[in-house]
Amino acid sequence: MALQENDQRSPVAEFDPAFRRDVLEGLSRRPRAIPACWLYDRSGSELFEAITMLPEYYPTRAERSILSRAASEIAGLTGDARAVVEFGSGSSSKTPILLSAVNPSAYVPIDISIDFLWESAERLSAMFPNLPVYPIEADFTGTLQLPRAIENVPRLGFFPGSTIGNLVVPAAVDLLRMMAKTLGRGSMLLIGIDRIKNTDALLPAYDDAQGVTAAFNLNILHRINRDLRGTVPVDAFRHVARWNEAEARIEMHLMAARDVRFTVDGRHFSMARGEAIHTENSLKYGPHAANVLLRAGGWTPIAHWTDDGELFSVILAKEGAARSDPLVKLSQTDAVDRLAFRRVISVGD
Ligand code: AVI
Repeated sequence: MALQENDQRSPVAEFDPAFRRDVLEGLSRRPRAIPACWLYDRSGSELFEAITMLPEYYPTRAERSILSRAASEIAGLTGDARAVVEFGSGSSSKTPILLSAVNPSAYVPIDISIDFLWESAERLSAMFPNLPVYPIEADFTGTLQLPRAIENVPRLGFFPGSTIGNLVVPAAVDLLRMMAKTLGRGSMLLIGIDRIKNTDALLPAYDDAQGVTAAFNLNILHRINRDLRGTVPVDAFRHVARWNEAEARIEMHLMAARDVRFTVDGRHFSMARGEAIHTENSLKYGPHAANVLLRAGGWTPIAHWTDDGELFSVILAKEGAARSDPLVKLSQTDAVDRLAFRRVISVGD
């Protein structure tokens, strides 16, 4: 059995005081906003998995096809025997493509959801029986301690799915810097980033015909009712996805279709018809902007792949500033300790 137990597994608390704080604060501010991380309870994670299989949701298919096609080139650039560290591994559906190609010495999936983490770690362990797997249950936006067993092994970070797009730019830069610090000198990062494109393709991806994305968004209200003694009339809210051109992002909102009054943990709220709660940003980056983002985050892009439709980017980067630029001087540490991702995610600028 290659799946390794480690002491970083902790019990899961169903009720999270940070959720209460974020919801009460978020509903009290204007515009109202709840950080997107709270979309992912068990049913939110399952609904997101369902989204990735929708005909309208192109990012998963596009990224998978890029990884399959570029696999041997990626392996040539990374070399053998790196430890693959996957940030926010979720169901790890694209991971086998990478692991088959790069012949890793270990696999370290990191995820905040213990259920998904262990299910997918076990599945990958069965697929790659000789590969040591060290799952870490953690919020990858915080400081991380990698397992001792990979202390002296070069690392390849894997951050697929364009999850970086769910952070506003300053938070994305902080996260990339944190990853560089966690992975260390000589590491590489393979990252998936969704591209800017026509709204004819973008909007249906976030407002599908079957209503799965709507259910995913509305699930946060069910979670408030369940976990925070809420009385939110969920049927009075509508899922809204809109393209914010100035910020190059899709935004998800929950809009009140009529005047509503409700309580959350005893606190009273009222919303007028047409008022909305902002629940998620999904930023899109053109190829140049993606490179700039990576450089700001302490990584030098060395290869960039896209799919036939040029919908999505997969970028390989190496840790540190490019040697060719003598003026670059990055501080890897300054930003790292002042992180407040929960607040930054989705709240807008
Ligand atoms: C997880 N993340 C990259 C997804 C996205 O596309 O921004 C979340 C999502 N929200 C609605 N659909 C998918």
